[in-house]
Amino acid sequence: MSTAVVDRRLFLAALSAVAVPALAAGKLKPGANAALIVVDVQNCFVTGGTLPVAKGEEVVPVINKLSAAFENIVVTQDWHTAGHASFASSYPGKKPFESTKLSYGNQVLWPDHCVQGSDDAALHKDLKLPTAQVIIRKGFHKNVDSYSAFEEADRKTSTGLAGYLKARGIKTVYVTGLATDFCVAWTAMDARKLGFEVYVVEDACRAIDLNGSLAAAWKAMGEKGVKRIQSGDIETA
Ligand code: VGL
Ligand code: ZN
Repeated sequence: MSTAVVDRRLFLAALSAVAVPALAAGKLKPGANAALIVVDVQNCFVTGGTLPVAKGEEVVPVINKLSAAFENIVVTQDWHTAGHASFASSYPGKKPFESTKLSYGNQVLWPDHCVQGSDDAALHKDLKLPTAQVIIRKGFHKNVDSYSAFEEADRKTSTGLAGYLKARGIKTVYVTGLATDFCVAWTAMDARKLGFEVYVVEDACRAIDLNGSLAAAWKAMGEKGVKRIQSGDIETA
């Protein structure tokens, strides 16, 4: 065997000695073609808001920390008109958390929440994402809800987010925020449908869990190839 071959083997062995522990740790390192999507971390969805998600505020420090690992950050805001079609108060005799049929299908009816320009619709004050590049507002058509950051509930109207991400060469998205079983899940599943690699960071999300919706959402996301991870799986250094 020539010394060149032996040298090459020693070189490869030395490389793997370095590479293997890093791989074993299994940390994900989001690159220039990855984006963090921060869904609806607004006053309405935390304690004291109009549609509070239990412990919703606990996602804030987790997301702030994660943000250091991302070159690209997208923030969303639920941004409804007054008298929105997703509000129970728009239908005489209906109560929040009941459902109704709208032109595009079943609609859960919510308390009035995230009305455009209100303090309730503002981003949580402790969310610190100075490097975020775009804010997508959704649910601003009075007769159509939009859980997904990509496509409204009529399944026809685009928010433009897919075009924005694709134009910028983004291939992978990491979804965080509120609520796991509604806006996070719909955003993650639409991202899969649009061809992105998708991670949902479970401990950077909190759920509403209405009639088993959380388990159903994880099942549906899994079937669509969404990967469920924890914030500790991402290298934040
Ligand atoms: C959401 C219900 C109604 C969410 C928004 O952000 O998950 N849920 N509007
Ligand atoms: Zn809403």
